[in-house]
Amino acid sequence: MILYRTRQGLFVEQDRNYYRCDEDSLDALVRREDLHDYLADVIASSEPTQDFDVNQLEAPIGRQEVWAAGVTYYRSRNARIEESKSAGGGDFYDRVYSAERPELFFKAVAHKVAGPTSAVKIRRDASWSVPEPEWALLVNPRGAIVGYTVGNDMSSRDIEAVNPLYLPQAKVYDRSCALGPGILIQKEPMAKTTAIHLEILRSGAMAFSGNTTLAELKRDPATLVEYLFRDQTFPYGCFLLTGTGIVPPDEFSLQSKDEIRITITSIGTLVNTVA
Ligand code: DO4
Ligand code: MG
Repeated sequence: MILYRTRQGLFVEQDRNYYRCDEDSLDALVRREDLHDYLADVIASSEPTQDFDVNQLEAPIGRQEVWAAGVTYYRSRNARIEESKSAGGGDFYDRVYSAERPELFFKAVAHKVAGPTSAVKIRRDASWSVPEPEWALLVNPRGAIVGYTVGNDMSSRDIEAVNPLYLPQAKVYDRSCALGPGILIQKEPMAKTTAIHLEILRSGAMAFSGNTTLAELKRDPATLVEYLFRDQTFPYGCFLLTGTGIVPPDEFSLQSKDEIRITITSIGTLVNTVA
């Protein structure tokens, strides 16, 4: 089942049929203990609707904070070791890749998040910007993973490269995060064979494409969540981006009007242009 948030309310989709959800607050849904069963019941007890309009999609987020894990894929570790060399990055990134404690950082709240029909941004003081296609977990207030969506952890690599302490500036700014198109709600964990695919189109032509799978993710999602919830409460739950395993080559930087397409099997494709 995929849960979508639109300007006309919430819809749940199964087998290409869309059902209107009588609850119109995503926050209320995320707080439910029986989210999956509740949505299954919406499908079982109502008729499909034609009212769902893909052009009305909004980011599937309410009052949840968005957090992110970093250096959880070998590709990200390597890229960051390289980019931080001239700043004396040393073995910083290798140490966090291998450490028991993961890197977790605050990324966004709803007003900084782009949805499927809005644009992401690159910082005006950045010269080297990339998307980071990431598998995003939806976690309820009790710390249970209840859904999955596609995330983009937009990053200013030149700013982070100067000094890792600039990470919040490299990572957190208006529309530096995208989520969507909907949230896959399922009780069982997603398969490790699940593919993540990134395409960046410039003037309609492929400027970069890359792939990874969840098998490359070094950390266990439940352990990331456990660290995030240590001494921290999330009354409306939260999203947790799980890190990037796809990094474009160093000479690549995003430009205005580029189209970023991130596909995760079973969830869908999140498409954003760059403002
Ligand atoms: O350590 C910096 C951030 C890493 C990150 O965002 C990632 O690996 O996805
Ligand atoms: Mg990232």
